[in-house]
Amino acid sequence: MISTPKLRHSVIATFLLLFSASFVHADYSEHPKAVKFIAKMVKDHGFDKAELTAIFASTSRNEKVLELIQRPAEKRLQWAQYRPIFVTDKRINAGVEFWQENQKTLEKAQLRYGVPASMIVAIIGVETYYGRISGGHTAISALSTLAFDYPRRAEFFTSELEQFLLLVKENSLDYQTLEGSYAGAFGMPQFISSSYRRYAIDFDEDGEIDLWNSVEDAIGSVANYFYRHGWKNGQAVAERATYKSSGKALVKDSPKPVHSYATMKAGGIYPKRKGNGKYTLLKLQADQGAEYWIGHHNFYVITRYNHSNLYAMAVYQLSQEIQSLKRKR
Ligand SMILES: [Ca+2]
Repeated sequence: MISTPKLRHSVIATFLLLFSASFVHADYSEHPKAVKFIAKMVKDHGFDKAELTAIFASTSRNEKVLELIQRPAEKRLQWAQYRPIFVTDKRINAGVEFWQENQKTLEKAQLRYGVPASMIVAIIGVETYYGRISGGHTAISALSTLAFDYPRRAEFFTSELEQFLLLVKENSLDYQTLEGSYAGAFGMPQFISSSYRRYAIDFDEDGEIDLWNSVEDAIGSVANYFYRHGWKNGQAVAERATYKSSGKALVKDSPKPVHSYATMKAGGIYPKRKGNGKYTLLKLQADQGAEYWIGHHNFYVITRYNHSNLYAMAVYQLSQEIQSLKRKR
């Protein structure tokens, strides 16, 4: 049967079609953007062309990554839905345990960088549930997909892919085994590649920076990140504002503190906690209706980790809950 000319022709045609389809989509080695990227890496950083081509020949487009990047929780959800994901009894309890297990390292980080242990614990708690969940996506696959097949943020992710390959080279890591989030963030504190190269530190002093396996390096790196982004030791983060209708005009989407005390007062809002004298007013949609919060400079610093008011508020509230439970124990 298979030898009839017509059928044979169609089998060959199907094979050719499948072959060419897989040739186009199977890997990134001949994707025009990848070819351009490889040339740049060779020229700017002295990478080996054949080696890089081989890396992209074993890397293919990841549909799941493209799906997830378009609907992050921070954009989809309101505070009423976002808070219960992160500020839970389970995560608070696990935070106290993480604090107790790493007490010495956290104290050392707090002393050196002036960042409270509760804040470091809360960041690692929100990012990866204290190192338990760290993404499950192959880093090279996620970053290549976003760099080459996600035009909206191609520039950012192409730069992160560049930083990733430099990171791998500098630290003699194996790019094939490194995992991270769908958005190309890695390790216990979920640093993106550029942050890893800029802010990650070797806090256990074993000669390597390892945010995947060293909890000490993760803790020190989070503290250093906050320090380098201007965290002010001892200053307030946020406080609940009593709603005044005249204060409504002061509400900002931006976490950047811009209002003076006089402006806040004129709007009927009276900050009580000590910050650096600049404030923002945020409106969050909670179950019981709108909540108004005064954001201080340190609140803005948390948003340098993830540019979202919801994220920063979840981290702040989790840190407060963990701290108060720890004091009781
Ligand atoms: Ca280390």
